[in-house]
This record gives sequence, structure tokens and C-alpha cells, in this order.
Amino acid sequence: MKSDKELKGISKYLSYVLRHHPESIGLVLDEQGWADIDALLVKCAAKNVLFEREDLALLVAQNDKQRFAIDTAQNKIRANQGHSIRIDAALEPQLPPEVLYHGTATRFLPAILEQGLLKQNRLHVHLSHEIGTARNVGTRHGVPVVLQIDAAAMQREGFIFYLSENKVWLTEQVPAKYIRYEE
Ligand code: HQG
Repeated sequence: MKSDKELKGISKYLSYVLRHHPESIGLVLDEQGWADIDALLVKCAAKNVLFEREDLALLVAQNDKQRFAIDTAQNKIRANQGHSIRIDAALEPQLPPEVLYHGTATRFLPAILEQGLLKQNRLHVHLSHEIGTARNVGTRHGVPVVLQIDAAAMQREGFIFYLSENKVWLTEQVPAKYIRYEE
């Protein structure tokens, strides 16, 4: 049985493989981003990242942000969001809350207020329903600042929003006119 620390290390490795670089271990994802669990175990083991099916089940169930999903037949695993590689998670457009939040670092503010929020190397811009979550995301990048997004206006004006399985709001871009922040 793995310790929490070991599971966290495996989780980070799986984020890298399943969101960004499956080819780094010779893994092929299907169009919806699913990886065969048996293949994943073998290919990770070949890179000396050793874990069992049971470790994976525990890691998925306990993951603080529910980053991964295992299919009902228990044969496949995928990252719920955060990809840079093209996958079609088959998400249905959803009506967003009136306001959504995006946490970022203060040093990005000038560029964001000029260009809007861009998805950079991910498939979507990531937005949160809760300020606290957004602040934590911002802290990952430096001195945090939380931007308030007028999601209702965006939706009215034709922007499409998706909700990932782990409740992250996703959209293609956020033009600067929909962004507010407190000094
Ligand atoms: C910034 C974590 C300059 C943007 C989190 C962000 C999230 C701009 C950074 C998920 C910009 C991209 C994603 C512009 C956006 N000029 N900077 N025009 N537009 N940016 O990591 O949203 O723990 O790709 O503000 O919880 O920080 O990995 O995106 O600071 O859900 O599961 O460019 O990652 O989840 O950074 O984080 P990221 P993010 P996990």
C-alpha cells in the first residue's frame, strides 16, 4: 500500500502523461482522452514508476480535485480537464453562474487586461465558481489576484461554457471587457 506522499507523486506524473505527454511513455489515448489502465501500468513500470491497479483506484477516489476519472467498466482512466493535447471530452455546453472567477498572478495583469484571458497551452481558459478556489490557483503562479468574470454577459453574447466532471468551468477565451478586479 502506498503512502499519501507516494500517491501524490504518482498523481503529478499521471497529470503530465494524461494531460500533456502520453507519447513520453509510448501511450496512446483515444479521442476522448481515455488510456487503457493495463497499458498505463505497464508503460509507467517501464519508466520505473511502479504502482498497482488498487493504488490507482485509491488515487482517483482520494484526489483533492478529482483530477481523474475511471470508466464504469474500470478498464480506462483519463484526466478530467487541464489538457494541452487535443481531446474531445464530449462536454455539453452549460449555463454558467452569473459570475465566475479566475485566479492569476499580479504580474500577468497588464497583458490580461489588454488581451483578455487566453487559454495559453491548455484547451480552455479555466474558471472557478468560488473565489477561494480561484485564489489558490493564482497562488500557484505568484502574488495572487482574483479576476471577476461577467459570465452572464458572455453567455448572452454567444460565448460557450462547459463544466468539467470535477466542476471547473471552461471556455475558449475571455475578452478583457468582461473582466473586473479589485485593486
Ligand atoms: C495566464 C490547476 C498573460 C492565466 C488549476 C494563468 C486550474 C495570461 C496562466 C488549472 C493571459 C496559465 C489551470 C494573457 C491567461 N497574458 N497571462 N493574455 N491569459 N494568462 O496553469 O488557469 O491542480 O495554464 O491567468 O486548479 O492557472 O493542475 O492555467 O495564470 O484548474 O489540477 O496564464 O490547473 O489544476 O496557467 O490553471 P495555466 P490556470 P491542477
